Amino acid sequence: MPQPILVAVDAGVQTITLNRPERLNAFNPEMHRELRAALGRAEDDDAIRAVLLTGAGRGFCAGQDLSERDVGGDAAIDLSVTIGTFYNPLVRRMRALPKPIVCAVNGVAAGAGANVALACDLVLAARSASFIQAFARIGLIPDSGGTWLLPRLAGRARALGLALLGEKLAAEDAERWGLIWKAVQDDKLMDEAGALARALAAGPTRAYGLIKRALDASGTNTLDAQLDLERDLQREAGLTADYREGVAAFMQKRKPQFKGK
Ligand code: LHQ
Repeated sequence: MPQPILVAVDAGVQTITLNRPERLNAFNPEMHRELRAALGRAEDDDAIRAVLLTGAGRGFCAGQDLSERDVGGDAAIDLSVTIGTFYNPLVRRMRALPKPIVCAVNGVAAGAGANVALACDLVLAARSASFIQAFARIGLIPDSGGTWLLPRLAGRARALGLALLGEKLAAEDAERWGLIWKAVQDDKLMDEAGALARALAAGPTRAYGLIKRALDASGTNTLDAQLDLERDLQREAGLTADYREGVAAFMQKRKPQFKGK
């Protein structure tokens, strides 16, 4: 059996490649389990300071593997089990990971595949890639955090348009709409995403984790609560060796050597 994901670690970057290209890297339970385990290793291993997520072949990820859902017959299907067992823990783990996740969207990202990509921290997409909220096409609602993320990234009007119509959004439009960081030339995607991931892996890892926490908390916090949180997290950041190194390097007019501590 081919591996559902490929994992390699180099220069502090854990590269995870979704690897079911014949199904456009659609999720099955094995792929979910292995992806979640790889992210767990990224969290535990101090030598990993950034994650780069991409897909093998011409697609990034086509969401749930529907061939496993085509059960036929009239029996109603309870999808809460799949969501609760696989998708929600995955998105929670990605957002809680105290290290940056770069996503290189190499081709179409549809359904849960689109929202898993958008849940990453820095999303680059090849110009030929696209994002499709394919859910309503098969009678579902956006999951994997889509209903939370889309209105926050794109505003209600665009979120509703994407979710109700399920049309393809080109990478450059996704960039224009603020859904992703950047659309790049196809043949530059992996170089650019790799360089970005390596730069992040050489950065102040603890601060990056705290930045993720603060920005996610802002989704529900009042300004007052957020100011308190910033005070507390800045205290944590200020106690790190990387902060001391950052200031020393600035004063000595040299490049900082962050250790992620
Ligand atoms: C696929 C898939 C796929 C299996 C392409 N499954 N084989 C959560 C919880 C529980 C259940 C339900 O869902 C969810 C969340 C979700 O993700 S729901 C949304 C599921 N995803 C979709 O509805 C997208 C389905 N795929 C498509 O609409 C198209 O494949 C897109 C627009 C992504 C790409 O179109 P094309 O570039 O024209 O490629 P294709 O359709 O020819 O696909 C290539 C092959 O990949 C093909 O197989 P074949 O043997 O004919 O070459 C497809 O059957 C297969 N494939 N997506 N999700």
